[in-house]
Amino acid sequence: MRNACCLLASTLSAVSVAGAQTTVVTFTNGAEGWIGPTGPGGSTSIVATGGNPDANMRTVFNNFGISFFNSTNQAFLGDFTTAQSATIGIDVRVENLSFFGTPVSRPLLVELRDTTNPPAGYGWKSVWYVFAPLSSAAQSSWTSFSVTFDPNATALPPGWGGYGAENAVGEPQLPAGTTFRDVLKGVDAVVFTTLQPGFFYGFTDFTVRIDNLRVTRVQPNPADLDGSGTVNAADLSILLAAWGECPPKGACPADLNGDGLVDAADMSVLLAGWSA
Ligand SMILES: [Ca+2]
Ligand SMILES: [Ca+2]
Ligand SMILES: [Ca+2]
Repeated sequence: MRNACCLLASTLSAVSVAGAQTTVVTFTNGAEGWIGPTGPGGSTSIVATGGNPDANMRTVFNNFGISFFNSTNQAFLGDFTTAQSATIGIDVRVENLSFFGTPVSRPLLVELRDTTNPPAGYGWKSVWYVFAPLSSAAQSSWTSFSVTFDPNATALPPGWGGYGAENAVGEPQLPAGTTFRDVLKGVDAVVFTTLQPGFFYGFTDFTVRIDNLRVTRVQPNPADLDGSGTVNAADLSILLAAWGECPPKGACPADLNGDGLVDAADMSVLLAGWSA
């Protein structure tokens, strides 16, 4: 234990951050899977300047709402439940948002869709989060929005809604028996949209730019032995309590390198993941 003490002292300054993967679509490398509104209502294109910074996606469109859709860029898709926390964000600038010439606001939300085995009468089930009302007054300059959530939550976190069924008064909700986590387990499409489920909108003129569409997934740290989200003295004391042989191999959470012993090597792994 004397060695453990000295190792602790010498390693505490070497703080590393728990595993987090972040992907940012800056549009400098093209759309990277993101598709904006197209069709008779207008057009969407990537423009090289005027973003936050530089390249950005700009849409000029007249419709009930606009949606930016991705079902191919895997960084935003798939199983979120392997992460202990996830963050999705977008930067937006509104040049024009009006209804027959009068400025109006429309909600901006992110919707995570599970299109596998959709409920009868629906194209998908989803969970969605409203960032803020969009308007030319509120986002005349670039504005960042993001939401951080626990993908393993079963109940809808505050601010989130569900889609795929209706309650008794016709409001959208998740189908009975489907949890937030169930949707996050298999996300097939991610959409940034002004179309909030359960609401109807008139034809609206949109001139909107988006940039820095981003997703971060924070993987659980195996050294977080008590599952608190941080690696600190509480985890160290769990490791020390498990010190010694750990048969059978792989059965002890504190055996971080899986060699059948809880010893200084595991403590070194834990300290490398120290959250401070
Ligand atoms: Ca950019
Ligand atoms: Ca912990
Ligand atoms: Ca070990």
